[in-house]
Order: sequence, then C-alpha cells, then structure tokens
Amino acid sequence: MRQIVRNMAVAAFAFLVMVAVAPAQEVCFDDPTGDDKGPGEYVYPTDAVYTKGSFDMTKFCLKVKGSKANVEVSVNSNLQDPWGMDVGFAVQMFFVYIDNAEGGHTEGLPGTNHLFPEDQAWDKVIILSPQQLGMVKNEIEAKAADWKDDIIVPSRTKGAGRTVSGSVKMADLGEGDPATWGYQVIVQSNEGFPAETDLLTRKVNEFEGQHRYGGGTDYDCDPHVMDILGDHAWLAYECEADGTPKTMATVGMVKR
Ligand SMILES: [Ca+2]
Ligand SMILES: [Ca+2]
Repeated sequence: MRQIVRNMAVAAFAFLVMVAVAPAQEVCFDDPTGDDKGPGEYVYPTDAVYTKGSFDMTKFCLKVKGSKANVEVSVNSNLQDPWGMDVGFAVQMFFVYIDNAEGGHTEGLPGTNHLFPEDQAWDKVIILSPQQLGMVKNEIEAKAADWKDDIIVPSRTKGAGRTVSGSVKMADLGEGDPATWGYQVIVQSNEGFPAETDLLTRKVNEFEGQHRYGGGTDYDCDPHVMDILGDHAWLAYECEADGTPKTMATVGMVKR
C-alpha cells in the first residue's frame, strides 16, 4: 500500500511538471526547390551578391515555446552578408502572413503588388529583414501606418547557415491554435533604397538589372514576389496596355 501511494505521488508530480513546461509546438511547411521564379519567368538581378538559390525558400517554421514563437525561413543557398548588415544575412527579406481571425487585409504589403482572397485575408504579418529595427519601423510608419498594429517585427532577426529567424511574442500574433492558422510566406529582397511606394522591397522589371529582378514588367501590375508557399499559379497576373493592373496576382494561404 505504501508503495502504491508513493508511485501515485510520483505520477502526480510528473503530471505537474508536464503542465508547467508545455511541450514545444512546431508548425512547419516544406517548399520545393527551383520555384524561385515568381509566376514562372522571373530571374534574379545580375549582381554577384544574388547567388543561386538565395530567394528559393525550402522551409518555413513557426516554433512555439512558452509565450514566444521562433519564426524561421530557410533558403536553398548559404546565407552571406556582402552588405555588412551584421546579422548574418543581407539580400533576403520575408513577409510571413498569418490568417487567424475573421476579416483582415486583402492587400499585400506596399511594393509586393498582390492581393489575398477575401476569405483568406491576413490578420498579422511578421517582417524578417536584415535592416535595423528602427529602419523597418520607420518604413512601416511611412508606408503602411494604417496597418502598423498588425505588422510585427522581431527585435532581433538573424541569419545562420541557410535559415533566417526571429522571435515574436505569441500574444502579438493573436488567439487560438497555431496549427489551425493559415500561413503565407512571401520571399522578397532587402532593398536599401526602396521607392516611395515600396516597403523595403526590390522591384521586378521587364529586364533584369544589377539590382532589379527581371521577367515581369516595368509597371506595378506584376507581383514583386520570387517565391511563395503553395501554388505559384496564384501569382498569375494580367496588365492593361498602359501598365495598370487588369488582374492582380491573388495569393492564397496554406494550412497544415
Ligand atoms: Ca522554393
Ligand atoms: Ca514591375
């Protein structure tokens, strides 16, 4: 009898420990290689810093641990820091969109030139940029002030190996189980000299240049996006003869 009581006490203690230290939860999506061509025809800028695979996402993970989540995006190239950003990467930038509530925003962040379907509108977006936090916040204030409460920037974003990561507070992302949320990850490039309309995004033109993607148009009717999770048919677009959008790319969310 005494032995049984002791075993029960041990079991109760073990249960308490399990509750106190909630198991880490991971929501991950793999992405194919070789699809870093936007709608299908996009090519990298010509400068040597944009190495093959730099904008080819291979994996996205949201790893929840306690009150925080680590957001990780991996690419098909070793990260490098040719511009001295001092955070382990330089040329990439990622917008991680989350659909976890009713309503939301159907336009992508300024400079990306794409939409989301009404029923998959985003509620929060996490920006993973090699720029200093103050610079990113200034850009948000200048170009997306109406959405600033829904734009989350980790206090520190870093690159190591082939993975860029940043830590965010779960409370900033909203309610519910992250395993049930919709996600989309837009692969863009860190543009140090963005246009007035672009939130640190690099442009896609008809012809590639030293620091311009090619394969699109010189107007803003084309999505300025190199890789996404899921079906690249979502990036299909049509322009009017004068360069205004006829049909904008409309990118859906992916779910586990
Ligand atoms: Ca990919
Ligand atoms: Ca363009």
